Amino acid sequence: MSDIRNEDLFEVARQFFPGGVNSPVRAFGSVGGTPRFIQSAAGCRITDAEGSEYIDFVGSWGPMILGHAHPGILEAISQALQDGTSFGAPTERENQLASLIVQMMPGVEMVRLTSSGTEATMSALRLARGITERDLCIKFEGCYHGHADSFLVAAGSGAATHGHPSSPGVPSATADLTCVVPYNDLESVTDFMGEKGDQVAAIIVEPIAGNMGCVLPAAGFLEGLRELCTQHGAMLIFDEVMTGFRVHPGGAQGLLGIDPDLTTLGKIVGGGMPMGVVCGPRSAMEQFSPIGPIYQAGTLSGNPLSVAAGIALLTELNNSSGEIYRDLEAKGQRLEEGWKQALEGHGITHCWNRVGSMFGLFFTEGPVTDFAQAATSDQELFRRFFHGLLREGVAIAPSPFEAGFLSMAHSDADIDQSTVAIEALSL
Ligand code: KE4
Repeated sequence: MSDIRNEDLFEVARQFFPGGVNSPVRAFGSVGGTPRFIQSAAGCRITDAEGSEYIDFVGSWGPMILGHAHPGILEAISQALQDGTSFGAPTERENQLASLIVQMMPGVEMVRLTSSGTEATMSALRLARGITERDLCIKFEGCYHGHADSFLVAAGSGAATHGHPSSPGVPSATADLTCVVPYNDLESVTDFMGEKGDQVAAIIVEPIAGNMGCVLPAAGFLEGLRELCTQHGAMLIFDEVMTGFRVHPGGAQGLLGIDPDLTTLGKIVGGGMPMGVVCGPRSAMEQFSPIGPIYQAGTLSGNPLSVAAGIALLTELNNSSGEIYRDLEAKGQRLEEGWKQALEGHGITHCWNRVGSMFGLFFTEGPVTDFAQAATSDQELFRRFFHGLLREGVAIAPSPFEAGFLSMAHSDADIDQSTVAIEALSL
């Protein structure tokens, strides 16, 4: 064990970075305590600076579907590295990645690569606004689409209301263009579209939500959004940054058989390297500069190392002919059964949402179908659960409003070890 301590590293980090982190959720704000400074990761395990090892159910927030430091992905990055790190020019590898995305995602004919999911969703909304020549957009409470101004908007009171900034720095004029509706509340969307549908550029939705814990679309919800967008000439944006290639080789749209007008991707598509994608039918995508009038750009967009990692990962997923997803479903069932049994053994009220290897655990009666219900979770119990698991060598997301992820690297023994860890907790 090293003599470096997470606390010491955190003290130094707080001098350099706001809150000691480069992304807020990492700061343990929801659960308290000291973030673990991760030194290395391999397979389903991460190791912190003190040498403590954890079975990891965060997976870098989604990309690590094959596990950390996957040999094929490391090799692909290493080979690309020999040719340089960035050229600011088109590369053959980008053609390869685009071909894979088009092959795997049902409604996609053309793509634009970015360096993050935020850039992808921001660009998708601009594209929708440019094409429709409309300004309003509808998002859903509890869905997160990155930190572009238009999406940092909280729900007003009531069902479907114009938003107000959920962060200083977001102009009210911008927030006012975003209408926030409870997830799965199709009636409110229908009412709003009936009133202002001719002003709505886009409805953006996580088709399976992962940013309020994991919350599934109610039967007919996404189909209803599809019909409303078609009826009113708005564009349906599926934000699949988390679900893309996670729940199905074709993402949630492939799993559920619903065709959005635009799709955003991230996380898995970059194989753990910086990457986002905005994609869709050629007719829409060709409105992007340089052939169309709608501007979108990025110095490191299509970065050769990220693209090489993405090609390696998507190739593995695509070549498995669904076997990986069947294996992940079996792992998800084992985890769900084990954790449910362990929590029932503690007499703890909880409910669980899961799609394949993406899951959400809520310390509330349930069902949880929107953010208001997710927010009834016992957050103090979650804090005890989180830290208890950490002490037992199991790392879950440091927030009750995040999804958890399994990977192909989680063996049955690893899953069962996490169940035993829960059984050992004194909650
Ligand atoms: P990035 O800009 O963080 O690459 O992607 C933003 C984003 C967009 N859309 C969805 C559905 C997302 O889940 C995300 C980012 N997800 C969070 C975790 N829930 C990233 C973790 C973080 O913010 O550090």
